[in-house]
Amino acid sequence: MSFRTTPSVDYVEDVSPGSGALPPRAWYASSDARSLSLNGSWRFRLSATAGAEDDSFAEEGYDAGNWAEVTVPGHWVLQGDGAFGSPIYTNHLYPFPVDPPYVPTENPTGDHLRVFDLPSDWPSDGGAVLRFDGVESCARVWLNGTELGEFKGSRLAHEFAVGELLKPGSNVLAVRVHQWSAGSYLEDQDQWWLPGIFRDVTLLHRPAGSVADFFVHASYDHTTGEGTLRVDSGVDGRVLVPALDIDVATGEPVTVAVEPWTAETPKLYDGVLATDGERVPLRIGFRTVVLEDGLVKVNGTAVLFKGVNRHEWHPERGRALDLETMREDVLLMKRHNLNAVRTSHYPPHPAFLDLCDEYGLWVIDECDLETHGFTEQDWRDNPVDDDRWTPALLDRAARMVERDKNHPSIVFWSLGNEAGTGRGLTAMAEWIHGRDPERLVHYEGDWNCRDTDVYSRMYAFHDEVEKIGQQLDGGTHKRRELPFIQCEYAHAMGNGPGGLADYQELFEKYDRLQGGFIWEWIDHGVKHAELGYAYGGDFGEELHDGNFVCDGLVFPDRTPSPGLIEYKKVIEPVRIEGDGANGIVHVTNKQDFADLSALAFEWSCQVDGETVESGSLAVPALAPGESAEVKLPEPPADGRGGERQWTVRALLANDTSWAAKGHVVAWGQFAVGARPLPSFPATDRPVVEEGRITLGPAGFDARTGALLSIGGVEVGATPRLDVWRAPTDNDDGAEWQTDTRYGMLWRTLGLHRMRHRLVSVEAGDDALTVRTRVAPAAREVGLDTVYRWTSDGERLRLSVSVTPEGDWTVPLPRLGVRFGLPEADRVEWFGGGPGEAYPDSRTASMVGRWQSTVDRLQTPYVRPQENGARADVRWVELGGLRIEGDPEFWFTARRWTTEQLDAARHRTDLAAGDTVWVNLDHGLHGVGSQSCGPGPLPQYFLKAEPVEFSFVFSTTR
Ligand code: IPT
Repeated sequence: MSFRTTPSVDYVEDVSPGSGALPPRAWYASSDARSLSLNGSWRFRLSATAGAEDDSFAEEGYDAGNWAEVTVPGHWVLQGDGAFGSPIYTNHLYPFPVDPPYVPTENPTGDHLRVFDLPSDWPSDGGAVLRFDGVESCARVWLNGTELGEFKGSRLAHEFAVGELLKPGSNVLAVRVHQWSAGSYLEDQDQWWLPGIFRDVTLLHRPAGSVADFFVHASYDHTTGEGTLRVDSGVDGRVLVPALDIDVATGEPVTVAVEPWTAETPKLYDGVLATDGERVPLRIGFRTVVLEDGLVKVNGTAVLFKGVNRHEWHPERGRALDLETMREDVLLMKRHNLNAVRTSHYPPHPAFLDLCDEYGLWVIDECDLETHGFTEQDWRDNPVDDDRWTPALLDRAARMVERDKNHPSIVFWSLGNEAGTGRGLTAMAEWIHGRDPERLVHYEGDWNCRDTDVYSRMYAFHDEVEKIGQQLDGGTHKRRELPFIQCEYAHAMGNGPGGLADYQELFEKYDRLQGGFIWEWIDHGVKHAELGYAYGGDFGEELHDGNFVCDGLVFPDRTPSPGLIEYKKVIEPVRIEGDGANGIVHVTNKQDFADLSALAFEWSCQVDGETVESGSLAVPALAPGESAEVKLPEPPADGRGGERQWTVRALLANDTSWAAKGHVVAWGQFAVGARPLPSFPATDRPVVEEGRITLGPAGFDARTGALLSIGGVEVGATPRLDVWRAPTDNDDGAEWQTDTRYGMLWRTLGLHRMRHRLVSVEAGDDALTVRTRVAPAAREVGLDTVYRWTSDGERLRLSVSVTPEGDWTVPLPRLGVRFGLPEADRVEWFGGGPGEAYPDSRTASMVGRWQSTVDRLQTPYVRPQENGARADVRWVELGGLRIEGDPEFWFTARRWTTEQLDAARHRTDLAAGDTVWVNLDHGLHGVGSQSCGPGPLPQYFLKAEPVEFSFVFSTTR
C-alpha cells in the first residue's frame, strides 16, 4: 500500500506535452485588440525538488512578501548572484541519468507569482488568453487559484483561455517551473541548461469575432510576374492590401502583378486581415519555394545559402533576448553578407522572424527537439523511435509550424537536430508536409533522407563535399535526387574557422551544393566578474564540455571575430578580380536575384600601401550570374619605384535599412607589378671588443651571439628560432576526431619546450654568423638553425636558414623568430590587415598601411590561444624599430609569452609583462576547423623543410 505525502508531480515525468493549453495558432500582434504584458518583476521561491511545496501559493491572498524577486523574462540561475543555482553546460550528455522519462528527484523548481491589476478599461466582452512564449522546461499554471494546466516544450508558445477567470482589479498569476521534466529528454541541445520563464508572458484580449488563427498563402509565379494571395482564417473576414488594390474575402485567392520577396529583395506588402472582432496587420511576402530539377528553387531560381546557425544568446540574460539584441544579430548578419540563418535548434523568439522577413534572410526554422544524449547508448530508447513520445513530437511540430507559418523568410521546416532516426520523426514530417506543402522539410540526422526534401549533413570534409557535388556519393535513390546543404560546417570555435574559401569554391562550382550554415553565430560566454566570460566547468558542473560552447562568429558581446570578417569576404555578393598589369577588372554578380544597381564601385591605387589616387568606376548593373570587364585608368607614374597595387571596392550606393550608403560589401586587390625586395650591400665588418661585437648599428654579446641593441633600441631578448604557438581549439581538435590532431602531437613531441644549443659564433669578414641546433628534450629530431647578420652601416640584416634533421612526421605550428622589446605600444605596418589572418583564413586580409597598438592586435578569444597574426607584412614599425621582410612575413606582438598564452584558461589570466614579445614568422600552420570538422587542408600545412628567410632592421628614432 502507498499513500501520497507530497503534491502530485506526475505531470513532470509524463511523456505527454501537457494538458489544458489551447491548440497552437499563428503568433501575431493585433492592431486593436488589447493586450497586457506581464513581463517585469515577479515574486520567486526556489525549491530543491518538484514536490517540496504544496499548491497553496497559487491561491488568492497568499502572502509572498518574504519571497525573492526575479525578472521575467529571465532564467533564475542567471539572477540572484548565485543564490538560485547556476547554469550547467553540456554538449550532448544529459546532466542527469538517462532513465526516460524520469528525472532526478533533485529538480530545481521555481515558483513564480505575479499579482497584476486588470486595467479598468479592459473590455468586458469576448474572452482572453494568457500566452507564454517560452518556459524551460515544464510549467504548471494557475490564475486566481484555478489551475489552467501544465506544459512542456520550452521554446514554443503555449496559450490558455482565461476569460472566465479574469477579475476586475487584482489578479494572481502563479507559475511553477521545473528545471527537469520528461521534456528535457527532447531538449538536449548543445547549450547551457537554463531554467525559467525566459520569454514574454502576455495577456491578450480576444474580442468576439476576433481572428483565431490564419494562414497567409502568398506565392509568386516568376513566369508571369504575378503573385497569388489567399488568406485562410478560422473566422471569416476581409483581406486588404492597399498597395495592390486587394480587397477580398478570406479564403478567396486573388492574383495580381507583384514584386516578389527574396532575401536579397525583401519586398513586403502591408495588409490587414479584418474580422468583426479585430484587425490584424499582415506583412506579405510573395514567394514560391519548390524542389525542382534536384534543386531548392525560390521563384524559379536555385538559391545558394550563405548561412549561419543562430542560438539565442546574451552574455547576461542567456536566452532572454530583447528586440534590440535580435535586431543587432540581423543587422550584423546583413552587414556581413549572410543571406540565411538556421534557428538552431529551436524556434526563436517570434520577433526574430519578423526581422528576417523585414531585412531579408532565408530561414530554416527548426523544431525544439534534440535527443543527442541517446547516442551514448547507441540510440536505445530514443524517444523519436518510441510511439509513446510521438504525441509530444507532433505537438512540438505543430506548435512551430502554426506559430511561424506566416513568415515569408521561412523556406524550410526542420524536424530538429541530432535526434537519430525513428518513426516519430517520420510522423512529424508527414504532418508538416500535409499542413504546409508550400515549404520544404529539413532534417540532418537521416542520411537516407526518408523524411526530407534536402540532403543535409554537418561537418562533411571538403573532399566528401566535392564528391557529393559530383553526384559520386551514392546513397539511396531518393537522396541522389536531392540537393545538398551543410546545415552545420566550419566550426567557429576559437581561432578560425580555416578553409572557408575552399568550401565556398566547391559550393559555387557544383549546382547540387546549395551552400551551408556556419556553426555558429555567437559564443555563449556567460559574463562573469572574475573570469570575464565563463564557459563550461566554471560553475563547478559535475559534467561539462568546457569552452565548446564558445564557438561563434561573434564574441559574447557581439563584437565580430576575425571568422566573421573572413566569412563576409568569402561570401561577398560581387566577385572583383583583376589583371593589375593590364588595368582590367572582372566583376561578377554572384547574387541569385538582385542586379548590381544597388552598388557603386570605386577604384584606388596604392603606392607602398598609401592611396595616391582614387575615383569611381562605372560597372554595368549586371544581372545575377553575369560578368563584365571594366578598364581601370592609367596607373599613376611610378615615381618612387615603390610597390603599386589597385584596390576596387563595391559599396552601397544608397542608405539601406541595414547599412548606410558607402558600406563596403565587396572588394578586390591586384598588383601592378612585383614588390621590390629590400636589399643592401654588406659593407660593414663585425668588430669584436671586450665581450661585445659591433656590426653597423648593432651590438651583440660576443660569447652567445645574442643581439643586444640596434642603434638606441635595447633588445630585451635576441631573435631566436620559434616554432611554438599556443594551440588553438582547432589545433587541439575534438576527441572523437579520427584524423591526426596536431595540437596534441606537437606537445607530445615537445615543440613547446625546444632547447637551443649554441654551436658557434663566428665574426667573419662581412657577417656575424651564429650556428645553433634547436630541438626538444628526449627526441632526435632537430632544426639546424643559422643566423647570419650583415650591415651596410645603418641597417642590419638577419638571414635565418633552417635545416630540419631527423624524421619530422608533423608539420610545425610556426616557423620564424621571436624576440623581446622592453618598450613598444604603437604599431604601424604595410601588409595584410586590419585584422588577424592565418594561411587558410586570410581572404579578408587587405594589403595596406595599418596602425594599431600592441593591445589592440590581440584577438580576445574567450579561451586564450594563438591569435593576432597579420599576413603578408612587408614592413612593421614598433618600439623604435623598423623591420622589413624578405620575403613578406607574418607579424605577431603581445605583452605575454606564448607559454603564458598557452597556460591561460580565461582572458583574465593574461597579465601584461614588461616585455613585448614579437614573432616574425616565415610560415604558420593552417587553422582548419578540427574542433568539430576537418583540420587544415594539406596545402596549408607548414612542413618542416629547409628554408631561408631574412629581415632588415633599422631604427625609427
Ligand atoms: C553538432 C551539433 O548539431 C551542434 O549543436 C553543436 O553541438 C556542434 O555539433 C558542435 O559545436 S553535433 C557534432 C557531433 C557534430
